[in-house]
Amino acid sequence: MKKVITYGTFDLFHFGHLEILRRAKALGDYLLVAVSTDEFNWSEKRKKCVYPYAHRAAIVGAIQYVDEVIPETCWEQKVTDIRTHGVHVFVMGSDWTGKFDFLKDACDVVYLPRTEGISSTEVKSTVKANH
Ligand code: C2G
Repeated sequence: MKKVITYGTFDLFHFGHLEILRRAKALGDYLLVAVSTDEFNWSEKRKKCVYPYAHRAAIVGAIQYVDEVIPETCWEQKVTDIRTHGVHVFVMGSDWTGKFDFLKDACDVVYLPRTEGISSTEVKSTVKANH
């Protein structure tokens, strides 16, 4: 079984998130998604999520392409996750190109083109502007 992993906040789940999960799953048979906790998002990315971790993890877990969800609590967990879960492919969107090449010793590293014209930030500003 070829296992794929990807990481993200997945706040205000949108088509760009769906597309990265769809394409990540297409690279293997089993997709593990590490969803950033609220604490990690705030302390490391200065991101304040609209949806709490429990909701973001539940939504991601309900996506047909996703087989398992784990929490992302720190930047350093990736190698351990890859080893612990026997992951073959690490996938991220192209805004991360190059940032995780150090993982190439542990598994294949694939950066997929971001889906243009959509982001959680854009969703927030669109909602604000129209309501
Ligand atoms: N993404 C995408 N197209 C978009 C928006 C996002 O392909 N229009 C991808 C991102 O490249 C990322 C994934 O969707 O691979 C999740 O995006 P975010 O929720 O914004 O996650 P991020 O804040 O980038 O956190 O350790 C890695 C971090 O947890 C990634």
